[in-house]
Amino acid sequence: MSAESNQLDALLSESRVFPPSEAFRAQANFNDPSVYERAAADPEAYWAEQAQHLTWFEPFTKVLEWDPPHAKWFIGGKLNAAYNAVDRHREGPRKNKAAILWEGEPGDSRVYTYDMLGREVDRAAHMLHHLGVRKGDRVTIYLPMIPELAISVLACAKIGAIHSVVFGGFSAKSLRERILDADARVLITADAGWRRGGQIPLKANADEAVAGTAVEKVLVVRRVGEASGAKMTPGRDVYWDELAAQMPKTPYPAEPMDAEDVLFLLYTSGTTGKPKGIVHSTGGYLVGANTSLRSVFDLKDTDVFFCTADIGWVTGHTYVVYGPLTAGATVVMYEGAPDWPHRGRFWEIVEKYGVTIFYTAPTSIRTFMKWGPEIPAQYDLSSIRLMGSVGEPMNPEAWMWYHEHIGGGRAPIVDTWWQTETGCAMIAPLPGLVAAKPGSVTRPVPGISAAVLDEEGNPVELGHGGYLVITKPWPSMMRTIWRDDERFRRSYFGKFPGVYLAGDGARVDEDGYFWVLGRIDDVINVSGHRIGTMEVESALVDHPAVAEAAVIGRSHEVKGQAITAFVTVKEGVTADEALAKELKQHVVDKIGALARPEEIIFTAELPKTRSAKIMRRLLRDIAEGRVIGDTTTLADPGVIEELKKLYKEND
Ligand code: 6R9
Repeated sequence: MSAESNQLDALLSESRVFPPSEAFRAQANFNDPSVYERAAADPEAYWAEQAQHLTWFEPFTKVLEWDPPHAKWFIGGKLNAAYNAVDRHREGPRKNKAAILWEGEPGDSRVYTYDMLGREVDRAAHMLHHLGVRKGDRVTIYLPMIPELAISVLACAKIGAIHSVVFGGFSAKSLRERILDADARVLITADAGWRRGGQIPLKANADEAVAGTAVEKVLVVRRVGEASGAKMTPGRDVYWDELAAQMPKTPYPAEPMDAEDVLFLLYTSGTTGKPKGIVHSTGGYLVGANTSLRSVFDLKDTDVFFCTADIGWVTGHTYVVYGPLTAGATVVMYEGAPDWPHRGRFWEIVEKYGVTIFYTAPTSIRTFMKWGPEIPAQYDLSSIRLMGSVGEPMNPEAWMWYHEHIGGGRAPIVDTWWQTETGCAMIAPLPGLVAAKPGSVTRPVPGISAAVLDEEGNPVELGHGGYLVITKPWPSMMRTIWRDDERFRRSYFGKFPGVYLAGDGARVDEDGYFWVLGRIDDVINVSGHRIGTMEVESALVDHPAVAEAAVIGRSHEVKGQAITAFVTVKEGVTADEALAKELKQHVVDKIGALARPEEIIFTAELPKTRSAKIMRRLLRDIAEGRVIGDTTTLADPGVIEELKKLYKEND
């Protein structure tokens, strides 16, 4: 607990307050403070009002049915997500407005107006239909950040198929696991992807992943071309451009979906080795995403919105695709790394497209800090009027740097707390109404009831840490875990009946501001990406040399947390540098590069309680070089001294 409390003390002594400027307040979409009280007094009425910003084919007749842990929102309503994100804008003055400004890593770029995007989505919907995809079928999408990724997502939505996007950084094995769980029949991928000038072998991974699954067809986007060396399996694989050329140029009719029909699955890490397929609904999710853009991000028709997240994560789903597009925004989408071919790439993009709203993660901000303020200073960032942060707790230093060097000391910052499970930002300032405090996510957005509870389920005293929970249902909440409702019930509603347990620790200060402390479960947050300790542990013990493994997240200056693996090897195995390297690569092969352990520490034994539970907190203390506290529950206290020594040697 000591590191967390130290960090918290530092945060709570943070007394700087940044109220919105009068100019910002005056122009903000949400600038009447009574919205908070109104929404709290009658959340259903508030959400029903927000739902009017979408186009419904048939209106809903009831706002909410709440049978904990199951919520149904906008009952009886029919709508289509792709129609709301694209087609309805084609019918009005936004028809020729830029929907997506896409920047490729090698320097190529493309612009899609809403009308152009609509035609591409229609063609892709025809292709999916041609490949046998029907309403309710699952389509797995494994693509780089190219326009076809957004187009594929929207084409699934148009048909009423359920998309499951798998981040391109995941390995063939992770992809396979997700394809199997979703029982997908079609996979959309690319020949390869560009990353820092090199290639990510997406097609080769896909070939390995689909063998023996229900996938019958693989639709392949040509991104790299010949040089990718991608091999096509006749009868199963078809190139996107070749099939597209054969499709009718007619609109594909938008499937009227029930508000509660599933829009997508998105896999995320939990406390067991098996990732959870988070299920989101069509109506509630879209209302949440759309509202969030207008409220937290103060979106106007003149804005150019740049969210740096990959669509493979929930942030990309909500803030690259569904939120900004349903709100009719111009979205910037970037394919590559922030430092390719140079460290000013993001700022070059901001300048080129006149980005007005910029949304990124603390880990990126800390990286930019390391690279130095002279890099962004070379670009004209004066178009930026609002900035956001998401993914991990933002330290006040990073906040101040962001404020000064990117926001010109002028643009408000919205630090947004939310999760794959919550669908959109839950605790975040409305920038025209709420003063920011660096390091705090401020207060729940209107219509959301959050609290911090103790072990017994009572609200903690001010300033004390506890479990971050959401006490009332909200439209964009996850509906269940794909094919595992029991796990949904247990993981999120098992501790406090009827109350959603986020899995984060938090405190509330005297102004009612929330300060998020980080995960309280066995989930590590590396550069804003969630990784389960169990997933990494199972990958390690899968290696023939490993007897046992315990994985923890230790604090890391740039990544927030880094993965440290403590490993015991089997009899007769030499635990050396070469093996450590091999094990790291083994984890990359099994899960993906994002799960690569920062360090592997070989030890003769792991510290365990007498009931044989690995003492992770103790391992974290060791990895972070803290003094060891009470170890009397340890089966063999001698193990610690041994471990501490080893860790130092390894450092
Ligand atoms: C959107 C997203 C969710 C976890 C969450 C928490 C951490 C996200 C945060 C934050 C502090 C913020 N988290 N935003 N912690 N301040 N503003 O990141 O979803 O990938 O599911 O991760 O990320 O620990 O529980 P996801």
